[in-house]
Amino acid sequence: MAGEPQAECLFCKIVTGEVPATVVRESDTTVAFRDINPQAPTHVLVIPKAHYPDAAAVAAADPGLTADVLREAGAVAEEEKLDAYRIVFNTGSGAGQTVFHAHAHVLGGRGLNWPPG
Ligand code: D5M
Repeated sequence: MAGEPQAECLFCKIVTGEVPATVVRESDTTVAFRDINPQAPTHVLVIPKAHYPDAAAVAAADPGLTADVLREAGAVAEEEKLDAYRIVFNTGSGAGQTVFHAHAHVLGGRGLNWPPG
């Protein structure tokens, strides 16, 4: 069923604590933790605790949860004192998505080029 935990999902295991992560924030509906392979001085992932494969699926099923993820991304940026930052949702393997549990990348602490690669 939509939103239910998936046994083989890495990020569902981070939600339960089965896989360790450096958690920087947690809310009733979200977890934010440091990316294991950081691409910027600040690189934090914000995920919904519920399992959805990508950001659009979260938005379709639960718009309020989408807002929770974005609010938490903003809170991470504030805590990390980022005056400029980027929120990225890679969607589909062709766009670089490797973990199919929705996640927002919060990147900052260096200059960020546009367009992205
Ligand atoms: O982003 C998936 C991201 O997840 C990628 O930047 C690495 C990160 N990752 C993978 N495993 C872990 C663990 N165990 N802890 C923290 N971060 C992790 P995507 O947009 O799907 O490529």
